Amino acid sequence: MKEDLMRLKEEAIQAIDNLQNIDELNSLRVKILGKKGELTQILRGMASLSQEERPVIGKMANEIKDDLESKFSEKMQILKKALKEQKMQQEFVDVTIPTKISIGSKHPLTLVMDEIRDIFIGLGYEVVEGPEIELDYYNFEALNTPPDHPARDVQDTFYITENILLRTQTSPVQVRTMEKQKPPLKIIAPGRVYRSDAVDATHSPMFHQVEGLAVGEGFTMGDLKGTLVKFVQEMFGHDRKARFRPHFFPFTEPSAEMDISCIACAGKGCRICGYTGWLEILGCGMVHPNVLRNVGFDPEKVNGFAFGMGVERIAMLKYGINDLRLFFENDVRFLKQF
Ligand code: 2NL
Repeated sequence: MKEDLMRLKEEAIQAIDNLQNIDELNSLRVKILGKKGELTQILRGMASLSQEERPVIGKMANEIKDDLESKFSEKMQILKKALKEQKMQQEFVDVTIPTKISIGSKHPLTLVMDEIRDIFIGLGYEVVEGPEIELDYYNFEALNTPPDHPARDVQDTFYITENILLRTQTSPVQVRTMEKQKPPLKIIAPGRVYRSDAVDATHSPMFHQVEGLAVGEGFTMGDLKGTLVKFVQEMFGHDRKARFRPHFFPFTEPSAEMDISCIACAGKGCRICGYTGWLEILGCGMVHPNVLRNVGFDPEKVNGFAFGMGVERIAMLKYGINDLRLFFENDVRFLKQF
């Protein structure tokens, strides 16, 4: 029996040393020291021992039991500590790692649009907005653009039905405003416009426009020029020169295009301005009497001037961007520069 107990002790110690798992350690403890465990099993044999042997074996069994108990709890402590260590490793969060939070920025077109708005608000203009899906009437007819005009070609305009289309300019908003508001009025109409163009570096089927309109008594070409020169100097710098070239628009008469001295070479001539020293910036003119008549105004009593500009073009010139597509691809490497 003595040998049995010694063997039990040796084997148990060996097994405890080899175990690496808390559950297995618990099972082993039950298997050896439990009520129906191996130690109890051996002690059953006590009955057949002599009177002298019994206390000796009993004492030995108790010592072995105590030894093993402390061995078990010692090992348990070690395994629990290891488990805790492992958890700490797994759940470790390094709060000292530097975090880089990217802060969003406004789209360059929004920046330019806001700037245009602010300049005209400063000149006493009111901002008006309207539908992108328009009636043919507001987009063309009211603006003195006859049915056979090239701008009305289905090749250039997105028609939804025969008389409903995607607006090709923001002037319909101004026509709608004139129908509701009596002169004097000074308004700008910013927004999206659509033309059936193939995408390339300078064309997009959707782009942005800001149009402006002033109607009242006794406006002259001088008012138009003064307003627009003030605008481009606010936008592109006070040393910018401006010139007006005669042009044609169905909705204005006379009509003109405005150029500014090149922002890259200041008029000397370079690649950006095509060696002319000038950059075309917008179209403008005195509101055609037919347009005034169409909204119920008397062209003998009131007149006005109007202008229209492409926001993408202004933004490209202002920021030196050479490809319109960059505005619509939303590549953050492009966007975060503004
Ligand atoms: C251009 C030219 C222009 C207008 C737009 C306008 C609006 C009304 C009456 C008369 Cl309600 N005219 N708008 C006038 C002249 C030119 O835009 O090249 N835009 C990008």
